[in-house]
Amino acid sequence: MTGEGERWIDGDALERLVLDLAHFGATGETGVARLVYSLEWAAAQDQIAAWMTEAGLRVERDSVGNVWGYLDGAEGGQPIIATGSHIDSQNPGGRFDGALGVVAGITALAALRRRFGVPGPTLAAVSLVEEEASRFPAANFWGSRAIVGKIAPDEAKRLRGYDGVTMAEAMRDAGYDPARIDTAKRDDIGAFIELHIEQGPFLEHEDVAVGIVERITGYRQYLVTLEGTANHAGTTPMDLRRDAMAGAAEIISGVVNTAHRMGRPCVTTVGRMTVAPNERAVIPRQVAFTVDARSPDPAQRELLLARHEALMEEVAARRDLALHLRIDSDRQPIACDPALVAALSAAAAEAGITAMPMTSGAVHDAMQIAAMAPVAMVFVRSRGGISHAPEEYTSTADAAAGTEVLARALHRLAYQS
Ligand code: HGY
Ligand code: MN
Ligand code: MN
Repeated sequence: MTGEGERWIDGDALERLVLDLAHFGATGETGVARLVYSLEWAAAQDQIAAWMTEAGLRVERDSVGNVWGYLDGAEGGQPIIATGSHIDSQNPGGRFDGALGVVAGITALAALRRRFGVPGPTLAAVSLVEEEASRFPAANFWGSRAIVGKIAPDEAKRLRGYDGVTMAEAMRDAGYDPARIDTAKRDDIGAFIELHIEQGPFLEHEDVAVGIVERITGYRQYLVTLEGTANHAGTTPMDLRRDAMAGAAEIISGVVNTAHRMGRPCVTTVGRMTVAPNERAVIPRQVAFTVDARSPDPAQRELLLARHEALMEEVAARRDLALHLRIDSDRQPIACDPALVAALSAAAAEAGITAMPMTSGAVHDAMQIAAMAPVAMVFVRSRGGISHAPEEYTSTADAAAGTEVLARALHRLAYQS
């Protein structure tokens, strides 16, 4: 429910920015494929920088390409209060994942500047370079990891994208020097609030536009490779096969069923698979697939992962397959900061906007920033609970309600204390 009070955020202006940004990397009617360091990604970051300048913010780019827009405060030397999200997308994803949080941050700071002028501590809106791992399978959170200093020295050279290009090459192509990644690290963030689409069904089920996140899930992403022996599909008896596909099928149904049996909020997904030689009449020699397993409860996450790994080892041993497990991403769940959650709740109440406490089943840049600063998140309702697909949609009214809560929470933090 939304109250009748005066609004600081103009929903139509916010919608225009979302739709304009969606032109960069547009695919099909509503899809967006904006992969980190691509030409369309670079053009989108240029557009963001231009909007920040129009909003009266001071713009800087760091060494990985995160774009920062500052509303400088009267109290220099204080930690900054930042908001924002990522500009890259799934391949293809929709118009809102990440992008909405970026334009909401700029819109909120523009509204605060117009109404209240100079804040106490400096406010910043940031457009982070990468979160989705849609170009580089193990890159997730490239922008936010750079900020907290969690990119390994050789990582840009080691990471290879689905297109065969290394992260270091992609950075250079986009005009960034991989040798300077460490200079993106900061130590001056005092608080970070990320607005994001929910990407799930809970707000819609409860008929509520806005969520306030109290916890963000933990996850582990594996690349599982099974190696057997390629052989003739007609002449090789079943008991003499080393069939990588049969092993994969057993593991895939096993891990999915394990998460299902453990119940909510456990989830496990096998989303990508490659088969060699991938022929109708040949027993596959090698099958590789991803496993993404999540729970916001640390103990439950450990149990889920232990069960998955035990199952993989048992199936591989019984079928005489070589098992190789590569961990591409591994994050513990995090708790949002109670004081920031309270500021968001108070902001929603002040605006007469009903906001529901909730847990995030998606992972977010805020998880990385949590290594150096208190964080919190505002969610807005996703139609049909759909995301990571061109169909993802959030109404302008819901996006504006979430941005209203964000702006008012930032006001509490930067103008009232
Ligand atoms: O996978 C995730 O949760 C994020 O949306 N990339
Ligand atoms: Mn996202
Ligand atoms: Mn995403």
